Amino acid sequence: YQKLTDLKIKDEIAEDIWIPKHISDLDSCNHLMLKFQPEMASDHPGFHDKIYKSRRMEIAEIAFNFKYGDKIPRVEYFESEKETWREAYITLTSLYKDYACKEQLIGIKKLEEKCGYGPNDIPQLEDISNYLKKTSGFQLRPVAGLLSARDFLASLAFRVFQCTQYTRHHSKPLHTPEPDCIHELLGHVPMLSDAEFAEFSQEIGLCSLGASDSDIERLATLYWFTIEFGLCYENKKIKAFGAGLLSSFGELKHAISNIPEHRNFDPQVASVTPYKDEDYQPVYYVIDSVTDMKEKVRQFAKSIKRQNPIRYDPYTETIEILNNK
Ligand code: TIH
Ligand code: FE2
Repeated sequence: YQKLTDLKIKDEIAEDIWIPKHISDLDSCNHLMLKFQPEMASDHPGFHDKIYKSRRMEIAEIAFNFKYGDKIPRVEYFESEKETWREAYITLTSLYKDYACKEQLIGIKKLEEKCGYGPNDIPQLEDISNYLKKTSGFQLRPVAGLLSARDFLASLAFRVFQCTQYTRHHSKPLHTPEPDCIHELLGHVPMLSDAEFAEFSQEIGLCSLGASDSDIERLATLYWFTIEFGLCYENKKIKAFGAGLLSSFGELKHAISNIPEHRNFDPQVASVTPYKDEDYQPVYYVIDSVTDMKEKVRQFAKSIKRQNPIRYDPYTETIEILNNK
């Protein structure tokens, strides 16, 4: 696997970039970004909490050992972890009625009916993965923390969502700067169960394969302002569809209030807008609908150059490289 720093970039078309060709190649797409880990960040609420850190390591082992085709091992969550989940679940789902987009409301309802979602226990990744596979063709893989943008986006090309399995620190149930299972399961999973949103997510992933480092950065920023922090209009009201909002009680209210700036979604602009990854966003982009966002991003995707056109074959779960010289 080639490191990002080894890549040759010529005329903005990156050459000789290793890309995963089969879904099992995602076993190599596991480069972690360490900046938010409790070991690294002294302002992390778990920085001084030895029990929390060792629990994180224990759950991380599952992700480190995971290989394509494995069942995702179940975690027996501690009472304290379930308590964090319960608080987040009750607070967030009660806000969704007024603040979440319709896809989220439908998604959560079905997960409650068919996948054991509820305040009392943290659902298991293996069960959710099986459910999503039937619903929208997405599946989950366990991951130990925040991944590099290139690896994370590459997984989306195969309709694989890399999912953390640990919970946020119990002292801060309503916002965390790093992904955790509350963020994944309440923020991402309901939206990923929507067919069109799933298609949009995969398209961003496909666009990233073989892209130059600067294009990966643009795509990661676009991902940030849509899948993580996107807002949409629904009957002239602003609602949230971004997972970072749907999993954070504090930021959800902030995003919908008139404190931040709301801009109409334009991928050319959004993809180069600086963003904050440790605090609430000062700017959000608002889409008209998932269909409209998907069309706009398809146009934008034409500006991402790659050496050869590619196509995903869902039967073999393989990326085909077209006109390969
Ligand atoms: N801030 C989100 C939350 O508190 O649930 C988590 C993340 C969003 C984006 C990256 S991490
Ligand atoms: Fe996320």
